[in-house]
Amino acid sequence: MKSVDFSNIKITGGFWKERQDLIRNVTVNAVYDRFYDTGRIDAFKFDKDSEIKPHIFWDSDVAKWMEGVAYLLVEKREPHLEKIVEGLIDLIEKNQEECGYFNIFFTVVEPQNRFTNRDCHELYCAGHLMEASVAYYQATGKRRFLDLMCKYADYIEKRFKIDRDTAFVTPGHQEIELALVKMYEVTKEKRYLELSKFFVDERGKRKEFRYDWCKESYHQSHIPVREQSEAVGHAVRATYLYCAMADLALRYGDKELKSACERIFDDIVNHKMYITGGIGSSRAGEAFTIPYDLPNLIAYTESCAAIGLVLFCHRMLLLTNDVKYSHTIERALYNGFLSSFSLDGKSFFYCNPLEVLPSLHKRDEELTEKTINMPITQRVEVFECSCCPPNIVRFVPSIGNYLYTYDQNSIYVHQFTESTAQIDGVTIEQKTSYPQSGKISIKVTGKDTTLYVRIPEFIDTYEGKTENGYAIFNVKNGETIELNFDMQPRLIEANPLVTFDSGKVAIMRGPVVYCLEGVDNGPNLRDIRIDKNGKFTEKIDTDLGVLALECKAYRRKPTKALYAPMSNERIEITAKLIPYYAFANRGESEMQVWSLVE
Ligand code: FUB
Ligand code: ZN
Repeated sequence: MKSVDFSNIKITGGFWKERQDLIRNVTVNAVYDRFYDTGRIDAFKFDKDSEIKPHIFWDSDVAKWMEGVAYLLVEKREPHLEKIVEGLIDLIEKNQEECGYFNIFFTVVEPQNRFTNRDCHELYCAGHLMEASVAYYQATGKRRFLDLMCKYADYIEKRFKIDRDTAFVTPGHQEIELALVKMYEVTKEKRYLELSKFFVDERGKRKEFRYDWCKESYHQSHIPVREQSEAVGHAVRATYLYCAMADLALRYGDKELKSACERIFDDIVNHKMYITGGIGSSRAGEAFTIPYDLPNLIAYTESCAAIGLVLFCHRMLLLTNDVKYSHTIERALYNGFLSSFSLDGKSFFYCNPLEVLPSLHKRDEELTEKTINMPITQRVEVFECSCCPPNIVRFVPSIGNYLYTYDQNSIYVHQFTESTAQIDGVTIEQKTSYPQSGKISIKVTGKDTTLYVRIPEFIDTYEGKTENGYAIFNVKNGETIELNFDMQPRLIEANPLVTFDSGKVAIMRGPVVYCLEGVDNGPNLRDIRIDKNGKFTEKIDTDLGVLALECKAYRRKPTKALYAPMSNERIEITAKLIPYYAFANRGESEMQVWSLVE
């Protein structure tokens, strides 16, 4: 199966075009401004006298932003952004050491400690800079940045793989492994692929430096990667590692790596993933925990982890062509990822909880002056640890990557969005307002083609020829096929072992998870019981610009008694639900995805 790079796809309208325009017109500038204010941009000047001390992974924050700019340039040149990136490359060139080494913190603050502390993100930063340099080269044809990063990769290879004189062997935060695969793809320099394989193969083979607050599993270093079957530890580190494992499995035909990835994926989606596609439920270690441990109020579910899951699934799709990976991509895209930025494109969530109770934050603040252990209730413009906003900037412009795969005879359609794609001599034009509507028309021009169209996970029965979860069409040159998926809202329940969701339902319409917000339904959402017959009315919410749902629901009667004999008396109400991704755009409010049902 071959991938179709987003540069061959133009998103022409609809849901994702709106988001891509938002990133281009607002978010990319908003993130830059906040990075500028906080000193991240000037840090590239390597000013040892600056009052602002650079953080160990500021390089990576800015690199992800540069990568995002590169992706935006693919469709349309943006001179002001290109000028900023060129300025940053000037500084990288100026401050890179003769040997190839480049890192802000370990040059300005602790030059004596290079490659001594596994947990200080040097190789993680290097990886993000490499990814940015590949993207910028591909977007502009300019090689300077890529050449600088090749020099750095050569130096890393020398120190880690040839001389082996560093204090640790594998990165504390994975990222460089997948970046080196990209470096190999663009330069065809096999050493980069081999260096990636070296880092993946060596992980878990020895005890490396370890903080006393965490175990080796935090870095997925508890056992060699080929023996791993469970998703463990820090979720972003994990997904970036799994991406590299899948990349290498594909390029080396490595069956052991492939099986490990398959086992780990199954563990994630069967035990450790929220209905939103969010992963990494625990604040402690920003990590995966035990199966079915999916609390809603304190869900950690970092935005970067949702992105990491999509990146991993995409590689698994290329490796296996199994439809389940595209299902999970869709789940994360429309929910756990999309909630990460505001509808105005200026602010961000790091954690994406499935329930918000502002009163608990207030309670904590009274006692401690700050909220402990609970995600923030409103998106903010920048974080002290601001890895997520630039990840969003690089992710949305490249969303076309997830739409298609192809082989000699067939084209696979995985995601639905209004777009025109050039694939192997064929033009594919999708017209749709998905996910608002389930109607999709797909026109094929160029030559006769067999189309395999993914039947979404929420479709129970499909009339027509199917194979392994895809609807099959033999399409003649110039022909258009029509699909119409049923988008009827549905009540979903969780596995009984997810105790947090016991007796509750979530509402999904198509791939979109819905939620209740206090601003629509008043306080104390936990008392609302959704009518079990699940009849919904659809209404456009013009304020939010989303499709809202209304349904019959019940509340108990208010009472003064703290405790009283059980009563079956109910007040009937109309509950309003909005897409989960749109929550927290109208001020602070209660929110919940899982509600009681009656
Ligand atoms: O450590 C770098 C990034 O910051 C991680 O990927 C995030 O989880 C956050 O810890
Ligand atoms: Zn993040």
